[in-house]
Amino acid sequence: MPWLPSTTATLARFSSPTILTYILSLAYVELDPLVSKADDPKMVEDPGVLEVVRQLHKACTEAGFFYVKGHGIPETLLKEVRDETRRFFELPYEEKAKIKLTPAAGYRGYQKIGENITKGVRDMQEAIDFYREVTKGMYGDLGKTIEGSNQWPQNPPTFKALMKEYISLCTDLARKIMRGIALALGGAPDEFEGQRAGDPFWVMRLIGYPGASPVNGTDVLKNDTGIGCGAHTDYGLLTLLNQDDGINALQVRNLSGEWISAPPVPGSFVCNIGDMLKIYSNGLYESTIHRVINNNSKYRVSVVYFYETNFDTAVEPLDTHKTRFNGNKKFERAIYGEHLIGKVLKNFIDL
Ligand SMILES: O=C(O)CCC(=O)C(=O)O
Repeated sequence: MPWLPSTTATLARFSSPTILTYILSLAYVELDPLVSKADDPKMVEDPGVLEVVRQLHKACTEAGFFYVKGHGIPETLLKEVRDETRRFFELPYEEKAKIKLTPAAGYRGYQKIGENITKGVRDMQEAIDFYREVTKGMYGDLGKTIEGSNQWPQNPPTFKALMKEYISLCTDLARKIMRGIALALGGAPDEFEGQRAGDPFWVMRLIGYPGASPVNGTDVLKNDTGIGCGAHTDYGLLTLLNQDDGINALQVRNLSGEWISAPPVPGSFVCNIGDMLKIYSNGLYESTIHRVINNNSKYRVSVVYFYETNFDTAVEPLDTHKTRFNGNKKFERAIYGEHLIGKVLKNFIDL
């Protein structure tokens, strides 16, 4: 039965009736046993780890979207990263444009409202994109489009150090969750290391969504659709979303095609499966469609960290999952870097 929480303990953790209503839709996984034992050679014998693995498997098969707590990244840091992002977006346009995203900058940097496009429609958001650095020639022709270093703003002055610390913590957390997911898929803990994701690519996207005006939605652009981020799936392995407290804007499409709210739960990340993990699992885990509509009057910030495979990895269903569908592979091979670049080029057709 999809869209029910993994355990009844889940329900007991939240006393607010409002949150209770919503988490009946998305599962909640307490990661602590996995995070603390993820590098222990005996992790597979630990009952606490195995329980987390069971819950991850359930959440990944039922929804592809779930909340995680007990992840080890302090709530104060999650908030500080969002506040720093908000401080940047509050700057005048001329200041923000100093790190403007251009093809010459390897598609890294700031995009004003309406510049990012999802499936041909302008998104009502401003954003900054950061990618793992790609030096010249590192991936040959495959990596050319996003070769370059990140454009870090000088203002706020603490921005770069804070974000680098955050990226490093998210990378480590995602690696640990992927060790749990590897077990959930019946593999060894290091299934997503080495050639697959031992040198993981990452993307971080800081996003600001203007609040809706009381009359007819945000009036920032004439052709405003009211959609902050159009319906899409994520491209890589696993996404860690740190969203503003108190604003309900993220929606996830469930197996019956209904849009389910994924409101913020303080201190948690919303996690979701990307296209590469869908291929590895031969479709057992869904890279679930989601979108953002900020109907709230307040400006909303979200910080999205995407954990990916190695940039040049050819991804195909794991051997243990190839034969699940009557001996036929359901999903074909994809090169992660090609998949990412294809999406990036479609997202910024005006540039
Ligand atoms: O802002 C959010 O809540 C989600 C953003 C998102 O889905 C994305 O950028 O891929």
